[in-house]
Amino acid sequence: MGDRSRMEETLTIIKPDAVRAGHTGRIIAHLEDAGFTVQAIRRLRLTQAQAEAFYAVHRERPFFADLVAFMTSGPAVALALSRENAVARLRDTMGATDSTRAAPGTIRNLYGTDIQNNAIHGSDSPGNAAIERAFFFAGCDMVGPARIPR
Ligand code: 3AN
Repeated sequence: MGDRSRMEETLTIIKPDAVRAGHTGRIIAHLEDAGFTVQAIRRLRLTQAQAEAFYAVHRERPFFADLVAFMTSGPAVALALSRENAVARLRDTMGATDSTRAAPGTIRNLYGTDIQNNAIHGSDSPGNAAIERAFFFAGCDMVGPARIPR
């Protein structure tokens, strides 16, 4: 039985590889089947400046330029999600960063290809979830949870 005191919010992005491959609907269904409530959805193509800002924490990493090029390569779909323990449960549902190492049945195992083309982003902490939700959904009205979480 869900404990409402642990109700939490997070942010996911269905990345351009998965959108291009036509997996948007399947990934949203997977998230709903995993107990997440979809609070808001926005399809967009990130600009260079937006992708650089979103991944600013990685700007010194060798893969930063490739990551920004990939994230701006086509439309992506950002979703605001809620459920109990949403941040940790989304990380479990996504699987490991490298799709080839992601556990069977995870979204990255099912829809990702490698460490860059890994189908989905998920906030890594409640603090970053709040920052990332504001990045895409600042000013958006959201109604309350559509159902009691599991
Ligand atoms: P996660 O998305 O699992 O939280 P992070 O935050 O370490 O992983 O990395 C952010 C994104 O940067 C990843 N989703 C992936 O697309 C990319 N990335 C991470 N490590 C590498 C790497 N070694 N080579 C290429 N891309 C990487």
